[in-house]
Amino acid sequence: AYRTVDAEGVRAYVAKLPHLAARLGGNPADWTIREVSDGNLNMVFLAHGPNGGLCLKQALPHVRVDPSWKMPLDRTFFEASYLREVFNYVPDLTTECLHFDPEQFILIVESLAGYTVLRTALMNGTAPEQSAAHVGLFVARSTFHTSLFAYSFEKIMDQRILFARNQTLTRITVDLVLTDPYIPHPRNHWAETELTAIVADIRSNQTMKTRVDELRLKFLSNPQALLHGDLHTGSVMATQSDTRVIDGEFATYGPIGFDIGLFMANLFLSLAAQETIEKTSLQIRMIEKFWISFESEFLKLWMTTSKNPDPSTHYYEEDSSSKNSSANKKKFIQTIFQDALGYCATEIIRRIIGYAHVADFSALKDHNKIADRKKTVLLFAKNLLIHRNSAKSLEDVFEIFFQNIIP
Ligand code: SR1
Ligand code: MG
Repeated sequence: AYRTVDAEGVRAYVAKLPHLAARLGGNPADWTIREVSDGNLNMVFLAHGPNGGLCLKQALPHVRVDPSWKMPLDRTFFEASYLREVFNYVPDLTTECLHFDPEQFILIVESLAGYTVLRTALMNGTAPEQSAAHVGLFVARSTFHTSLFAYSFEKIMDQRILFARNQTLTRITVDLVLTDPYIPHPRNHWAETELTAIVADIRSNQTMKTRVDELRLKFLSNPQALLHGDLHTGSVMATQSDTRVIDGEFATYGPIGFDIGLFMANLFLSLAAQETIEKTSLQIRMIEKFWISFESEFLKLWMTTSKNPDPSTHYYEEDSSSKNSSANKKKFIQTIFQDALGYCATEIIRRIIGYAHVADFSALKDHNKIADRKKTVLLFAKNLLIHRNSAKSLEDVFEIFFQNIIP
């Protein structure tokens, strides 16, 4: 029967699994086990021995940070399933699923000792710029290879069926990201009263409501590819040269722009939380690198992936007699871009006035400055949501951001 493990439970659990115990090496009694739970949902432990380290994650029957919020345990199953699928395409950009226990809802991957959570690195000013390009590659490869561009509809539909069961966490996204911030809801909160008028304005704006309805509907009804589903800067670990995407428990089929928008949003939030904001800021360069890397890798895969013999997997194929096919590919990428801008806006809004905020702003100690920066990013998100369909490039997006800076 399911039991929640503690550090000693982790020691006993791993000791019984010879292939994993061998990865740690030495004597179980000498392993170092640390609880490092950081996210909102699960328990996480790091185990280290003389040969190496492991990371063990266990689902709790409730939200970790709110035991009164009950929750089924199956999220670890979906994270394991996501890892098993995408590891085929991004082995150097994530971690391998080494073990999944469907009774204890325990997932074990290699430990990323020496890596820093990207959000923390951004707050410290030590974030490797290149990590954004790596995340762009991750999104391009993981989405392309789980879409109809790579495989027959039979295989893709089987995957959709599997991940369509991840309904508890999809419900969290639909509610926390795409619904609650736009209505009065007890889970919403913000400490800065200066934001209240903007929130009221957002909630009463019919165009905003329609835009959010469109994005929610698209999230649920456009299963383009397998998404990570929670790709914020806390779901990325990096060294100066290497980047790993973790925490895929929100995996679901949806529009590719969703993962892109979430990552961009968290870079904009980091930008807004800097002491000084300039057009040359690290976060601006990272957003550019991220998008360019995604776009070029996705197009490259589209152009070079060996053709599946099933013609139903061929979309907008290059035809030397026509210039239209590459125009169609560009149009498709532009739609992903505009979707991404929409989800970027909703992610920013929910991180400022919804249930789960981000730590980035705590680096700014002054209350007025925090309030001004949150206002800036909230107004940016509002305008982005309204104007996303006329934004042609990141330049247009940066212009909207800088127009909303409060001097
Ligand atoms: C109750 S879960 C709240 C948030 O934490 C996760 O990391 C997701 O971002 C979710 O929306
Ligand atoms: Mg997480």
